[in-house]
Amino acid sequence: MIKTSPSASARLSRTKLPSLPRAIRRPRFDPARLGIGIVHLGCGAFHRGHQAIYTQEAIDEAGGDWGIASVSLKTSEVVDRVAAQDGLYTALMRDGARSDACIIATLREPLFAPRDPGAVIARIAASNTKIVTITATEKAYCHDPASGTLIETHPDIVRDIASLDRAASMPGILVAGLRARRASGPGPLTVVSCDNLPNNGATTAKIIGRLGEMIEPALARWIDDQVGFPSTMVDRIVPATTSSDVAEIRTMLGVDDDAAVVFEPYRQWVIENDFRAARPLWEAGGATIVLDVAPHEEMKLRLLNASHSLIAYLGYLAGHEHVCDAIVAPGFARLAEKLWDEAVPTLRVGDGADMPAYRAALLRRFANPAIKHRTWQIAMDGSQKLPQRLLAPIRANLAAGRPIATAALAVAAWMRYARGVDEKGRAIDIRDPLAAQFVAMREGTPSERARKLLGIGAIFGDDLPRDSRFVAAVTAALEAIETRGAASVARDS
Ligand code: CS2
Repeated sequence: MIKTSPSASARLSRTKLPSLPRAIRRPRFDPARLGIGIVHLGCGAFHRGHQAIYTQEAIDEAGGDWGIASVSLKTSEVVDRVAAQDGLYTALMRDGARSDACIIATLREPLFAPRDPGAVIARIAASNTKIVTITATEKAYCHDPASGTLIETHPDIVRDIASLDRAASMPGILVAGLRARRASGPGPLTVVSCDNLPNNGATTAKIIGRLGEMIEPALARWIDDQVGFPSTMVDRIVPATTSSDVAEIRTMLGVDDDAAVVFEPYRQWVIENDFRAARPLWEAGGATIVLDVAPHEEMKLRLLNASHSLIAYLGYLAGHEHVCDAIVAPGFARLAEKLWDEAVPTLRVGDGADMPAYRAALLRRFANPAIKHRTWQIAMDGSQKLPQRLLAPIRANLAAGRPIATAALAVAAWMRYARGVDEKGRAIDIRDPLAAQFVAMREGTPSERARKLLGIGAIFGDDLPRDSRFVAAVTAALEAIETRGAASVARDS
């Protein structure tokens, strides 16, 4: 549990709660009395701007010991900051000039897995724990993005199999926790993946089941029997917090807060009804529980995330630092619309979805000038994002003989970005687990490079590089970007 930090420092803490300005909203429960019912893997900004808030609203409304043991997997910075503030942080919603601040108090036990793997494993095994939620980013699943299966030779997986008690990968930690839970006997659990993967529940079940099987077949059977993996669609734009955000929040609060998050008003959480044990009343925050999340998930991945990636790559190359700058530059909004025109026929959403309203809202959300979402941040990990955002709808459109030009342009923009130098000759800081492969494919004409990159099976599978329509569309788009530049391609689109 979090210990109260010395009250001398002007830092957000439990003792500071009563003296915060009245306009700052705060929890209706006493954080010191909140028990832990959830383990979260991946204590990043998205978690703090989404599930942690839904959970606070659920407790405010209906009570329950739904405090969160929130775990960082890679760096300790965030959990250390959260711990230094008694688990409290500010959630600042911004919409143009309008803002609303609330203190969030659901993170009751910040943990850094590499420092304390035993505590994380014990928390997953604890009888009060009913749920594990995950926002660890796509690459943390140690899977092949094209096929959705565990990479059994992944160095992190090989290492974790050899010493599961000190597991450090997300699948390793989860399987270690489930093994301990099976041994100690508190029974069923629900694992809720909140990452932007296709069929994120089923994909997680497949990866965790396979790793369990590699460790002990009986464990895999127990997981299959006792653990639910509902799929979810999560949505809220939560960029990395900047130092000017921190300064603004200090002025608002009168105390320091190094764990604050800033986000847009929009939020959505659609969860499949496959809970194996109790859960918070997340509906209090507006979550919806449905029988099949796939149509919602596809709509969000193929509209919001796909256009995000298009804007990120083409926008970065055209010199735009943020999505809100790119979306108002000539041609970008039109390109997003064209991409959505291509994606919509591939969706399964029924009559319930008001597509024109959803699309209009997306354009407004991207243009929110108070949300400084860096194109570079979204451009990260393209190898893990392209398959579900762009390639799945491309496959469906190829099969049906429908247009693919704008999605192919997005893939080409990624290819141009993956070259690692921008249009002014400056190096691009590419963050991607497959970056070493792209770097080796830097040389050659656009068509040679397109061919080489299309040969990366983990991204494109073995079907797309053989599809002449797709290859021709991507190559033509890459040639256009290389010869005319990204800004002019967008403007003339
Ligand atoms: C973005 C997402 O970084 C990215 O790849 O597309 O994080 C996006 O902001 C969220 O999915 C919005 O819900």
